[in-house]
Amino acid sequence: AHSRESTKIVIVGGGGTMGSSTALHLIRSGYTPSNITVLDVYPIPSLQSAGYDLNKIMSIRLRNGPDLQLSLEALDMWKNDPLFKPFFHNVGMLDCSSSQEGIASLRRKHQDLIDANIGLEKTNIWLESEDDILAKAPHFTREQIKGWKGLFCGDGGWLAAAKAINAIGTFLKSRGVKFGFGSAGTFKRPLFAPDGATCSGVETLDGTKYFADKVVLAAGAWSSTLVDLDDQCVSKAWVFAHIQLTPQESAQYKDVPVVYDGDYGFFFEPNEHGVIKVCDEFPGFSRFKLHQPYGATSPKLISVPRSHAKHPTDTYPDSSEETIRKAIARFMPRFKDKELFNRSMCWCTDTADANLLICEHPKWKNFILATGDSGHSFKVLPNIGKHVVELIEGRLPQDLAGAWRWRPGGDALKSKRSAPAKDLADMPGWKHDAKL
Ligand code: FSA
Repeated sequence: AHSRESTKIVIVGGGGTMGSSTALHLIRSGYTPSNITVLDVYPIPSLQSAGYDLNKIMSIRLRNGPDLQLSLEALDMWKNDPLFKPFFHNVGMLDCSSSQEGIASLRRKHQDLIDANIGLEKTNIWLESEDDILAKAPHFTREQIKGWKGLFCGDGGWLAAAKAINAIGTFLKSRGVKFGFGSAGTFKRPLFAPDGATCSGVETLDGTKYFADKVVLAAGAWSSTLVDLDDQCVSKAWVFAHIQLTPQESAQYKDVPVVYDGDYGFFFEPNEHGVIKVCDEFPGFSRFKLHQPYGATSPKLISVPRSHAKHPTDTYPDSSEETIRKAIARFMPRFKDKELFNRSMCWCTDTADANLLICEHPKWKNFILATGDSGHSFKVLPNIGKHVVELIEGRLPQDLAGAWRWRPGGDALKSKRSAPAKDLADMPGWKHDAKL
């Protein structure tokens, strides 16, 4: 066995959320920076990572076994770790609904938080009346919130996502981590030792061979296009658009909590330039194609992401324009006629049970997967890499290893969402230039 100082590691997709966190924790655990190689199609923070974004939600969500531990670890680091602290905007997160089922599900969520039995009721507060909601969100009118009930997460708010990954990148560079980008960062295939079963590195598109003791595949929505994951991950796109506020408008929305309504979508306070990101909520869009990832014996149907960074003129479906406008009308009716811009797609990858997929490949020794974000993993940027390092060192705690194991079967197209993803090919209005 190698020591931490001498072990060589290559991280594929190291410019995104899970990969950059892994590189950070390797260094914090005493690995030698020049033995760590970060590969990505784009320089860190990778333009095609889902984490390359103005903002992402921070809140305590309990869907799966590991969620409580992961959320609490992340919260502590966003609040206290000097590297991450500047990027946490602890303005609160208001989960609300006006539909019967929506309210019932929020009540269950609240109860689950109480049942965790660690005092979460102190920061997660049920908002029963209009007055309760207006006290937390004075930018709403009483008229607008008729019939709403809500759950306020005082530990929540938003994370300046791309900036946080960039801060990790700056740290990695300052310590002497090695990088490969463009064709020198684009995964082609794993390399194997003469036994044919022990991974010994990675070859990239330009033909470079990076030899390593361990390879970590943290390529997010691209993971299932690079190696055969046996249909465990289905990659899906979510959409968003920006609106521009005037300085006066912007001032009225400064420090407002993130507002989320599962029937509509969510929005964040404006950034320093008065830009608000608005998202709708829906089960995602797939993009199935015949494709042969490494390890598959023949082409198979895989949902293949289309990088918005590489194809900036791609549009999104007409229905997305409608639902984003609907979310604006719901949350900020006064802005309903504002021009939308930066319409974009953000690719995540769902597993059937919405748990991560963090495990060694069952047939390729030393080839480690760190993927399966299921749309809820940006907030674990500070801490997820710690667990990838535990896995690399063979000491990932049993409960996490169990939840994150290699586990074919189940329905990742639906995952735990309200419906299976619809395919982009069936969505009118989605235009992309085939030549690009
Ligand atoms: O509370 C959260 O962690 C919100 S995740 C944000 C989101 O856009 C989802 O709303 C969407 O359904 C998908 O999972 C991608 O992430």
